[in-house]
Amino acid sequence: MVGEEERFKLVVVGGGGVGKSALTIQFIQSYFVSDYDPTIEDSYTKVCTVGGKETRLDILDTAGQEEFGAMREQYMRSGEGFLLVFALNDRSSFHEVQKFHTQILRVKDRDDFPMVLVGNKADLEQHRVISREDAQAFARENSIHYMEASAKNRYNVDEAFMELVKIIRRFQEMESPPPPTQQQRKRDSRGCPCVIL
Ligand SMILES: Nc1nc2c(ncn2[C@@H]2O[C@H](COP(=O)(O)OP(=O)(O)OP(=O)(O)O)[C@@H](O)[C@H]2O)c(=O)[nH]1
Ligand SMILES: [Mg+2]
Repeated sequence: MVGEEERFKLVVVGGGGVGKSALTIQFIQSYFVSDYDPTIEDSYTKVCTVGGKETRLDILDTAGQEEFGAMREQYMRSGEGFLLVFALNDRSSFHEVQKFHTQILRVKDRDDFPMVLVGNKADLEQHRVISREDAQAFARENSIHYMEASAKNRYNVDEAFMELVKIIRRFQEMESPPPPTQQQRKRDSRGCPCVIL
C-alpha cells in the first residue's frame, strides 16, 4: 500500500551462549563479538530490502540464561517471527530450542507460526554434536525452515533474518488476504445480492 511502511517485530531466542547476540550484532553492525556478555534484553532497528521491498525490522535480542527469562511470555506475545537459535556444538541448546518452539506455539495458541531454526557456530565443525540430519528432522516435523550459520564467519547471517521476513510475509498474507480487487467487488456485488430481513 502506498505510504504504508512494512514493519516487523523479530525475536531471537535460544539457550545461553548459543550466539543470539553475536548473530544479531553481525546482522546489524557487521562485526563479530568474541566476548561472552550474557544479555538481559537488547533491541535494535534495521531498515533493509527484502525481495525488492523496504522493511523496517525491530529486533529483540533476548536472554538465554534462565535467570533473565522473566520477560519470555511477554515478548513471545508481541513477536511476529522468531529465530530459534541453538549451537551445533551444544546438545542441551538443541533441546532448549525445542522448548522455546513449544512455548511460542502455546503462547500464540497456534499449530504453526513464523520461525526459522538456526544451528549456529557452523565454523566449529570439528566440535559438532548435532548433525544436520537431526536438526532437519525436527524442522521438518514442525514445518519450519532450518539453516546452519556462523556469526563468526558471517555465514548465513543475513540469509537467516531475510528468510524469516519472507516467512512472516507469507504467513500474514494468508492470515489477512488483500482487499478484493475492483473486478472481484463487482462480481461479488452482483453474485450476492443484499438480503433484507
Ligand atoms: N566460534 C563461534 N563462536 C561464536 C559464534 N557465535 C557466538 N559465538 C561465541 O559464543 C559466545 C556466546 O555468544 P553470545 O552471542 O553472547 O550468546 P547469546 O546467545 O547471546 O547468550 P545469552 O545472551 O546469554 O543468551 C561468545 O563468546 C561468542 O563470541 C559462532 O558463530 N562461532
Ligand atoms: Mg546475548
